[in-house]
Amino acid sequence: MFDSLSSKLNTILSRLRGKGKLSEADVDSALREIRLALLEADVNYKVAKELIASVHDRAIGSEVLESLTPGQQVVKIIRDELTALMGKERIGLLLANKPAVIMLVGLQGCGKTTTAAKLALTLKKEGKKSVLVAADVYRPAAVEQLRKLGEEIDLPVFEQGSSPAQIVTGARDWAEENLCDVVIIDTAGRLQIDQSMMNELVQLKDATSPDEILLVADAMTGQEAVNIASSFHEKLSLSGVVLTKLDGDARGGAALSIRAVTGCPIKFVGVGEKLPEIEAFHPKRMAERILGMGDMLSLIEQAEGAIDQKKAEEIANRIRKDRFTLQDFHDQLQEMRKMGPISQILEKLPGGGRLRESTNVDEQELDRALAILRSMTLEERLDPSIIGGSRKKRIARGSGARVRDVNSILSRFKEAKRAIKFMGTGRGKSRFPPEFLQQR
Ligand SMILES: Nc1nc2c(ncn2[C@@H]2O[C@H](COP(=O)(O)OP(=O)(O)O)[C@@H](O)[C@H]2O)c(=O)[nH]1
Ligand SMILES: [Mg+2]
Repeated sequence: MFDSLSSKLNTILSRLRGKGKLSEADVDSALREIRLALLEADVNYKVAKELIASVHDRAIGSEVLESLTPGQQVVKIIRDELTALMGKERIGLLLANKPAVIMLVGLQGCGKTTTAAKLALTLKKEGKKSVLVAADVYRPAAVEQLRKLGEEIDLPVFEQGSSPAQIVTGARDWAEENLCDVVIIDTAGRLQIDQSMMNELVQLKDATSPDEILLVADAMTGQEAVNIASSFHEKLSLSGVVLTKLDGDARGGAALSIRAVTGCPIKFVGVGEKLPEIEAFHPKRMAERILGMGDMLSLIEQAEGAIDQKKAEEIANRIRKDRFTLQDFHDQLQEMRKMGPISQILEKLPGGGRLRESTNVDEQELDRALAILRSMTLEERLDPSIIGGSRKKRIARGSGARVRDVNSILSRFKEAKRAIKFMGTGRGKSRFPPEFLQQR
């Protein structure tokens, strides 16, 4: 989804994140690139401009630039502003009436009929029974298509009546008698917006007072989808948008601009031709997806909350100078344990599910290691070479471990240190090497 935009943003942002210090000029040049990437993704130029301006305002403060993680802070600001652009919180369907009426409108080929069935299936999973209404009477194939989809999900399709207005009122009565929770109206579209289509839709709206009037729009059409949304909204006062075909090579412009330009929230997105391929739209999740970071940002937040930045910096400095000691090891392990269960941390990393399976982290093992390190004196932690047999025994006793365990910590520390040396030291923020976690 939005691959090109995503990979461009990712490149720009990882460059930002990789820098230890950021100047205003760094931020500005990144923002210029981001603006270009947004425009290339067909984001409305005004929307892009305003987004960049608000990121700029928030990012160019001493609080951000002089923090220990300026790059990450800027990424967070961008995530927040993208989220705000798409409406901040998710707005789901508001179905107050019984039966509730959902009317789908849009141009021909945008995915109305498919979306009608997708929504019916989604509601069915929530225990709500829908009837699909074939109000697109101009193309016999359209009725047939809906009938087939209804069969596929085992839900009724209502098609009796000689005009669209008659069909929809008949359908609502039928739904009431047959205890359906939701009436989903599939209306006729045209290739372009025209007066007679709008008139008919207004008529259907008046006849059914829908709980939801959703515009179905093809995300591949970019700004055109935004213009279409504006026209429909003006005439029908839409309650929301379903953006379809996000699985194709839609560039992201429609998703990012439609809410900001029209004020209509995106409620669902279509991500494939098959009926289960519809997703609830969450602005924040979408922003993170566009930034290509899984739940990376919440992980950053978690880490920032837990880790004492100054201490992390000190440790990083010592690693750089190859003076990484068991004391640092101890501190880092302790900071890390504050973040919560390792499995949860791994889950939040991109590809985290796989990572968690392949990384055999034993939480108890970590706690045991921490206990052993705590039983050492500061002197021992700073210079492990002084730890001989009797000291090992004392440490083991103090931590409820065996001498074997103490030995294992010491030898892993040696390996880790070697690994650090081997990895080179350019990075400001090396965490301790994953080898330590993986071994038993
Ligand atoms: N890839 C993809 N195709 C979709 C999606 N939604 C609809 N389509 C396809 O778009 C075409 C038009 O859909 P249809 O529901 O008939 O549009 P309508 O004319 O607005 O009723 C069909 O081939 C659908 O399978 C989607 O989210 N992703
Ligand atoms: Mg149709």
